[in-house]
Amino acid sequence: MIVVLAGGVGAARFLEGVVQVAPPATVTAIVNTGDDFELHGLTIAPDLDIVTCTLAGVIDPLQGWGIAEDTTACLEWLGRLGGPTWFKLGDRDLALHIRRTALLRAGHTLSSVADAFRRALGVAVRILPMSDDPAPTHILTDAGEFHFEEYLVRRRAQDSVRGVRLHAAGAAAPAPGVLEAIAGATAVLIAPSNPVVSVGPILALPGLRETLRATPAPVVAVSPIVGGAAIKGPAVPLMRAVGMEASALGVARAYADLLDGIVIDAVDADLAPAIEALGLRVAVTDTIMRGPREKAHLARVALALGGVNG
Ligand code: FO1
Repeated sequence: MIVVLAGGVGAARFLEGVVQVAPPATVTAIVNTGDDFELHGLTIAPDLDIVTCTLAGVIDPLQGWGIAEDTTACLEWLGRLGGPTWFKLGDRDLALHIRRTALLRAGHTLSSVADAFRRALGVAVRILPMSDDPAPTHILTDAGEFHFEEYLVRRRAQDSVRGVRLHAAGAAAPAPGVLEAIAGATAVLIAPSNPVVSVGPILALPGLRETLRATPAPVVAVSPIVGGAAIKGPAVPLMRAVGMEASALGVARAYADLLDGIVIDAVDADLAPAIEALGLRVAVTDTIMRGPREKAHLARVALALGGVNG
């Protein structure tokens, strides 16, 4: 079983590579739920939907989120009726949130909903939320404390970040099967996701880091930072706000006690000696996932660094 710790868009694209080099039914994605929030009275789960819809082949390929060719008739009417329209939810996207909210209200767990959705959409990869308990990520800024999505989307990540509050580090428990998947994996991959708000909440769950350190499986990360910048999203200001160096070396340091190896981009080749000095194996390659071939290549390099033939 290949286990992938996943956030949103970058992780979903990486998973498209993993399923090209390993049978999808042998892959388990453990997905961040720190971005989850309530809007329109619905439970929105962005990263679960991004991973599920990407693997189902229905994601909007340019944005990396939302359903391809979706329409926004409902959102327009929500606006006319005074509802919030800052979070762009298409008509098909809303069906996911309406159905999820109904199932949760009927007493089903987020895990069972995520599993039902991925089966309904024909996804063979097992998709586990990191937790079935609320574990929102809040961003502390000069203008106050905001849920991550409010900081990122509504306020366009313009606030100066003072800190991050991970509720995953508190009462939330790993979802059923999460610790077992890691303990029993043949390889654990940390996808190229934001180390603070996408991977961070997963690692903050009780028992998660210990299980990663104890698993006999090789643990390999793919750096989401290339040349000191993120391919997508606010990783750099968030890493700086929590004292991480915004570089592939900074990512390696953040995960060093958990990793056997890390894949970094060719532009960061000069950082390899410093990363190896942390006791990590390093693979240097082109990590930009332009298309299916590059995604498969990146997955193959990550698995090979862990000694697994993908
Ligand atoms: N990101 C945006 O920047 N703007 C949006 O309007 C937006 C809507 C949206 C709807 C559904 C969904 O699953 C994701 C959505 N995202 C949007 C992406 C999301 O904000 C983040 O990219 C992820 O949560 C981070 O991984």
